[in-house]
Amino acid sequence: QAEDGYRLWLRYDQLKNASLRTGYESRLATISLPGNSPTLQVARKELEMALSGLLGKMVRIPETRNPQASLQIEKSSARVSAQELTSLGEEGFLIRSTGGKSPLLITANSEVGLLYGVFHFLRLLQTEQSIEKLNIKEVPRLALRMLNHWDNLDRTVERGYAGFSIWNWHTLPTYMDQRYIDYARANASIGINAVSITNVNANATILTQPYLQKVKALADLFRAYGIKVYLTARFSAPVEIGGLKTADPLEPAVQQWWKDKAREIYAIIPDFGGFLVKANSEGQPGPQDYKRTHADGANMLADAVAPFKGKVIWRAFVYSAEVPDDRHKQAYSEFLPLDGKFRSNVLVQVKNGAIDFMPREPFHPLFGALPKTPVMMEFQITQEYLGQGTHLVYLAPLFKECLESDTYQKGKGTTVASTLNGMAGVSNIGTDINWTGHLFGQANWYALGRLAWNHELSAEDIAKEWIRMSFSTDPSLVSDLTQMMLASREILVNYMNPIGLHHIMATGHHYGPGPWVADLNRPEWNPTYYHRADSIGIGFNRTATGSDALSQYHPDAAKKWSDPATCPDIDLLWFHHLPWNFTMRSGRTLWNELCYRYNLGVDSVSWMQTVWNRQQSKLDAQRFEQVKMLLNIQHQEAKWWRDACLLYFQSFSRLPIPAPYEQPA
Ligand code: GCW
Repeated sequence: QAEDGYRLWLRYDQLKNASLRTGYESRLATISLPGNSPTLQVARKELEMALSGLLGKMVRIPETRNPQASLQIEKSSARVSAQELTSLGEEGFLIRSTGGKSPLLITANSEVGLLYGVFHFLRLLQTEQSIEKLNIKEVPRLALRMLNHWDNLDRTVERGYAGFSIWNWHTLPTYMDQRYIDYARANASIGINAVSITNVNANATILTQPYLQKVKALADLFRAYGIKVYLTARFSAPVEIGGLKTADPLEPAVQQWWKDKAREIYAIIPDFGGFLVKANSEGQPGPQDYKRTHADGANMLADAVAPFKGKVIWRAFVYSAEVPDDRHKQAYSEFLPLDGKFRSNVLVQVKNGAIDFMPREPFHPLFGALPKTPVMMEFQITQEYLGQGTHLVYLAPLFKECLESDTYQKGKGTTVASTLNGMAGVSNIGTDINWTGHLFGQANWYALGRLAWNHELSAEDIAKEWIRMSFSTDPSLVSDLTQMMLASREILVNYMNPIGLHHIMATGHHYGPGPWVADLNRPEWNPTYYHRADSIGIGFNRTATGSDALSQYHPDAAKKWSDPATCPDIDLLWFHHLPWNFTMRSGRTLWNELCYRYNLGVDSVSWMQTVWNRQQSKLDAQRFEQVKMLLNIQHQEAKWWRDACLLYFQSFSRLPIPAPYEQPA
């Protein structure tokens, strides 16, 4: 069988350890999973497929109840107290060894909770954990755990590096690709419960009848997996497909148009999630076109979906050339005055950082700053500014760094995670055989789901789970790959954007270096706007003597950043413009540190190659070769980044590249 990665982390190959297998087999001799609703059928099928694979023998589970079964899977089990059941909420579950005639129990309040429990249980087997004395209680931390696809109706994907969109609008709704099922399984296995399937740079056509019928086919399929469908709403849709002259949110005809549209959608998809909206950002239409606020726009849509319990997710990613001061500040300036002005079914979705999915950004100042507004995190799983589909970068450390940052908004310990009501990841999924282009991109999809479920999981534990499920449980392999994955993000930061540098990628595609670009007509798109290198030094002064973006943070959060002496090295040039001979914590000058970091980045990619290569014998040939080839590209491109950036910055610093590094050719 070709090991092409299609099966993701749900591989279910026969467990190599025979005694473990027989142990599991005896514990799972009989399974009771009564009922045949769509969700229970999905759970049963998954168990049958997984156990048949893992145990290497056909497993079939009847639809009837068997009170004596060794594994009991049942809703609201009488063997668990009412109080304990209540604490599980809608989506939580319990997995428990209860002893007696039916020693293992999976229970939940809902069928989807049971499905989550089944996937969790299967993960225990896949990762070869003991199932002897289980007492697992899992309740998701966030209610909304979402993927955002930036998929266009022509199947191109904005910032997609894994082929075309998996949504085949041509053959939907009649032809249901197997991929849709496997996509839903993968998402359910990590607790994703919402997907918006169209680009935020929206096309109003998706809201027309023929397309809504196609969306319905997906929603009908996803329902069994606990996944709700959302669509992106183009703000000018009433004009474009409704024949109105305006899309002004305060205009009654416009409000009525959206109300009718919502009623039409809910008649087709009764559990439709709602709308995700990008407005007045990067040329997209929005309420400000009519001198109205983001709240006016969001509330109009919110009123339209409210009768059906729908939500509006309004993005805070706004910036414009007209506000040239510091793009960093615009979202905060526009949204802060609107706190408390949104309807209760509106969530504001904020990118992790204030610029744009950089390899490293301080957390966005809006987190914790909108106490009256439910806020969602938007992370980017697709690697727009992080080597796209060719660089191996495990993103859980980036996600965790942001989630654990202290906003101080309600006193010390007000982490970003504690301020959230949901989490979305911009999908990296496409038609590539392995879904994500780079095999290790799968780990980022996986990690987003796991962290949305429980942000307290460590990046290391998530990596280990994923490696064990995707490759093997061999201890040396797990340890090597874990180390490589955990280091990979910092390695990329070193060869791309060290010491707080940012947005110095090439124009448009954002792949490869372009720090010299200075002539774009949108000033805030020019890399020179961000690094500000000159004969004196480098970096963006965002303190009170500069753009003062720092003042948007709580003073206790801003404190450490405000002074170069206390600002962590990793954020230094994000907040300060410093002389080339500034002394770093390492004792090196800033210029020498820059050279050191870029070279370290390149050398570390060689280290990743060594680590990968030494595990060759434990990996299947196809996946081994794929990753090996991509690591070769990554190594070449790390050198490209280093050489381009150092040569360019050297034209300002006029300092030599210190020994032992070679002068770039
Ligand atoms: O990161 C930038 C991307 C755009 C994207 C935009 C956004 C969907 O370069 O491609 O557009 O952000 O998040 O809206």
